[in-house]
Amino acid sequence: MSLSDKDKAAVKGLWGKISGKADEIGADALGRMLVVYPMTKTYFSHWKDLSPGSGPVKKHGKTVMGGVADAVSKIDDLKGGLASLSELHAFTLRVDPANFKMLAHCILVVISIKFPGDFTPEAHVALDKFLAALARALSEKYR
Ligand code: HNI
Repeated sequence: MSLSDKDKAAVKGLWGKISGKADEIGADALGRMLVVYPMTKTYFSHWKDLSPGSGPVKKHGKTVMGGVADAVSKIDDLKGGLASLSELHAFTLRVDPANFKMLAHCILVVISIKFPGDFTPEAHVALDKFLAALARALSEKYR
């Protein structure tokens, strides 16, 4: 399920509208992931407070969305563009790649809540495909 040129244009168009709120989106999505999929908390046990809106959740939400912004700019070659981030998650952080889909889902949900007008069915399908491709690219170095 690769992204068509139309999907890529839709992702870039949507991103242009929402990127100003990326930090907020990231914090909300990460906070939700930790609540909805509590097993994801094991990777962040070194944080003092893992609850939604906490300092570390906000800070790391911003970091993650920096990664998403980078991925939007590398949409034509996600595997190559995200190779070093994939290596970091695979070998250093040892994050189970199943978790990428959980965060991707939370990002999708948060964007739909915060931008109901921009979240058309076309934008929805394009963003869903993009986040799935991002999760696949991050999983690439595990094999
Ligand atoms: Ni992830 C660090 C991007 C999913 C656990 N992560 C990062 C960094 C970026 C990043 C960028 C900082 C790298 C650096 O320091 O050079 N992570 C992303 C992206 C996704 C993602 C774009 C998917 C959309 N990461 C996940 C998931 C988990 C995860 C699903 C675990 C459930 N990431 C981590 C951990 C760190 C991390 C743990 C180190 C953070 C810290 O504070 O120790």
